[in-house]
Amino acid sequence: MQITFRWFGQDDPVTLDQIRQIPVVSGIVTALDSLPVGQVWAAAPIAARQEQIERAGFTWAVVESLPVHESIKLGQPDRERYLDAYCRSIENLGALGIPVLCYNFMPVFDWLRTDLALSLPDGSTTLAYNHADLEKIDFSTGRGVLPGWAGSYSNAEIAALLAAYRDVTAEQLWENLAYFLERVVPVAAAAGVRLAIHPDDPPWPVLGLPRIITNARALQRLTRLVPHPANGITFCTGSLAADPGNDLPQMLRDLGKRIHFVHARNIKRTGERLFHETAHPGAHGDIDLVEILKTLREIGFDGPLRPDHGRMLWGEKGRPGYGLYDRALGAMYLAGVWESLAKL
Ligand code: DNO
Repeated sequence: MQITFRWFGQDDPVTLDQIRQIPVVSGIVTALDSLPVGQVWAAAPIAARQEQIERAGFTWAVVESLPVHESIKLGQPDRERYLDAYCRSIENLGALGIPVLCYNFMPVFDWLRTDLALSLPDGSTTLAYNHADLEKIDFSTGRGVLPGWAGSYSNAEIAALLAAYRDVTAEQLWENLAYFLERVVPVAAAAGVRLAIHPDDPPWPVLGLPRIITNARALQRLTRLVPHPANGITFCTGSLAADPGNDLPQMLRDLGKRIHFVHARNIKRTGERLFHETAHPGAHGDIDLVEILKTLREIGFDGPLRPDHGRMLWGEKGRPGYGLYDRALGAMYLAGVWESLAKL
């Protein structure tokens, strides 16, 4: 298992030099975020980013994310152009030896929270989700704001995207995902890149949009759409555990070698579709990360894992969920547990 750390490139207030001082981290998880969705990632900018990462003493372990254009998710005729671009990007990543590609198939929005700075009793702040609050947002009247996404789209753009998805059922989204995988998995396999879909976060429909990568059955179905080892999963504990019906250790055992990347995070469920993120150790939330790591060892997982979101500690300002301190504590905790398990 390789402990990795997400880094958002030059604009990230967290620097590679700081990450280097977390003793257990050897891999970086990053993306060329400044490129518009749908554009080919050319070899030169990938190589430049890789060189920067390697100069700092790391490997570029995972691309997170290469976003999937909405036309592909909607199954629109111009998806062919975007599928070609996606395939070219995969080839360019593979040629430089970048082994894992994390992506998601969530319509319009990626992860959603309703509060980016919920105060915890210890004075730290954390990301929180309240489904009832989310569903009160109405983009057509401009009522409510969507934290984390407020600046990304105008309300009119969101309303147009929501309208485009109005007639897309969950089954159609599955068909569009199958179409995508049939095209990209052979390319990824030939390029030596393992695809790792990220589960939907949270794992249920939101704002009238379907969400399909939500539970054990869905992940099994995903693996069967294109039954090739390169068609795999990012096992995100925090996303999946938001649904108390998901038995995470059992899912790990069932998915086995299709797990190419792990996001380790703890959450506390406080009601129906109501949760917040917590410190990593088990006592703070509902996820037993020791059990998760034990199961990962049992199934022979040897890929990258990263502490996922962290709380904001010690007055740190920065990207919500992606500060330095709590993720560094998480990395140390996860590495400590892993080392102990190896010695038992
Ligand atoms: C949130 C992340 C996600 C993830 C994408 C992958 O913090 O885990 O944004 O990067 O869903 O495509």
